[in-house]
Amino acid sequence: MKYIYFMCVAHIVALEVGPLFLHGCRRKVHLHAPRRPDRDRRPAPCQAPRRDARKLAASNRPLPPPYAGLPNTIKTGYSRPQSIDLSPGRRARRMHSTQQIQCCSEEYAMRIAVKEVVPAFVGQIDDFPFEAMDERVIGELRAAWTAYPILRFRNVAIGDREQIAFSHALGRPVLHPRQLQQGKNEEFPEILVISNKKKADGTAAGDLGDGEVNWHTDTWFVERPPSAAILRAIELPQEGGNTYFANMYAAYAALPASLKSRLVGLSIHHQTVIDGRGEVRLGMTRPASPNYADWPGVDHPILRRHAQSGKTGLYLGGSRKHQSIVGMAQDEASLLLDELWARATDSAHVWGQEWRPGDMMMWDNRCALHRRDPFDPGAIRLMHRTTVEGERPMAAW
Ligand SMILES: O=C(O)CCC(=O)C(=O)O
Ligand SMILES: [Fe+2]
Repeated sequence: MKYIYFMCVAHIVALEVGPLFLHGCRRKVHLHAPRRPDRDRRPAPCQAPRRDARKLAASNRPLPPPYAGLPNTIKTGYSRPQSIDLSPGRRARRMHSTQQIQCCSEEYAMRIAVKEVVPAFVGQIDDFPFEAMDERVIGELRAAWTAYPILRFRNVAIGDREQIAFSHALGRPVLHPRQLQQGKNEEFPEILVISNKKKADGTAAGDLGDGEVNWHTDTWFVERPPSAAILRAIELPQEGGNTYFANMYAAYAALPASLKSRLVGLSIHHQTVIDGRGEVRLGMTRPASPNYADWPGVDHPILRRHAQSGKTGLYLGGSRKHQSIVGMAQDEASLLLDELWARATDSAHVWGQEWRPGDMMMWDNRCALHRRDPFDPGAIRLMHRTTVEGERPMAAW
């Protein structure tokens, strides 16, 4: 049989599930794979996506994230949606200029189609086959997610059970303490309820209320912050409550060379005592020392190498107010952190999601920040979130 080689859309298909896929279709493949910093942690060929993750990751004990106020008017830099055809039958597709491989067969049909909304940042999948999530679909999903750290799913008609299964297919769930408090879902512990709804007794029936949510990446103050958050709209207000995403690859790429080299070797100390609302976190007591550089916390590199894409992004966590830089005097660190936060959230790198019924967003906490607009307290907004474990941030130097 004569093999025809052509360019394939998803270099990550080869990175993530290439061996699996290749095994399945038994065709010759040529790869020129990009850097694979996490090579050693990759699953063995043909290893199925993990399906044994019914138990919550009790060892990863995240603390409540900060949700303080920020100005809510953000002019975003990404505007015109652009379409890219990833449907079956196309010969060569370019998802990202530095991420290409050559692969495989003449007849391989992609099972999911991704429309490009923002190049190398936001993709959209309409009609994802939740009912038919086999290894190939999950492999394509991973590939799409690596190419587009923010994925919007449209026309989603699933319930909690299906959302949890979808989330499990990407990795073990992590439990946020708020899932034990106001964000608790009585039926499914994996679900974090994000809502301003109230119970009959007047107490909150969800987390985050109707207020603005400040820029952050989820649960940054633990050793292994989550990789994905998956947020599904159930009830939406007429207006407001938009969610914005800032591209940390782009923010890093736009830094002046002198600043890039200054950041090499630097880590932020993310204290775990005070959250972004200024409240003492669950189980913590405020230390006597006013110097929060000495407070308990975790250190994460500012320049983070993404475990799948191998690309460098800024990793700033959240709660700017109590941040410090390891080994740097606080005055100097404050100036540097202010500059980094301003550059990271520059509207040039920001895209906003205006929610529609049937929308579900999946974002990558390793290379994107997000924030949310407030909305009318008289309206109801109800979202269900699942969260997938991540890895310890890797330094990009
Ligand atoms: O409500 C939203 O749109 C986002 C809230 C948030 O920060 C999260 O779910 O992590
Ligand atoms: Fe968040």
